Amino acid sequence: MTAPVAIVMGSQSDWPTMKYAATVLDDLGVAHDARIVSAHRTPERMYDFAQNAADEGFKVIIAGAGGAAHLPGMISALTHLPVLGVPVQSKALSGLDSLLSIVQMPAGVPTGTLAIGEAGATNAGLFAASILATNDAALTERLKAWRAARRDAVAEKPSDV
Ligand code: RP5
Repeated sequence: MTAPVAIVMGSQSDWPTMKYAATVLDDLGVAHDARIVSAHRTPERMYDFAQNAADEGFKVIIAGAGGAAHLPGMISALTHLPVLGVPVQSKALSGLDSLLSIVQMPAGVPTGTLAIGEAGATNAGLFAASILATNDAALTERLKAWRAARRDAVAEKPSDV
């Protein structure tokens, strides 16, 4: 059976960021399939992936890229599946370039855009789980427990240690 979540990224160098999405999905018991799919370097692979993603059985796509980050938007143009874009922090412009490349999509080609870097990748994983949980009561309970654990871990007072 195909994993419900695809995690795609433009380069091996994106993996240290995108693995945060994989980690949170692991924590929530959501299967995922990570692949390198570059809009610029492997456009045919990107086209094949996006066109076949729904038929392969994916329900949500998380797409991360940095710099001229066209991958999430191009995938959105080729599939009706929800696409969550993660701007990877770039060396030259600290990820502002990635963010602006992903967020300003024209009306009609929706691409969810998360925060730059690790926080965005983590939240993309949580967002994907939330989407799947709308049709999965057991996952809903795991998601609620995950959030409750994060809430309970917040101390009431700051400490020096
Ligand atoms: C983008 O270019 C990738 O998503 C990556 O964030 C960035 C740099 O890629 P590498 O030169 O490290 O392969 O396409």
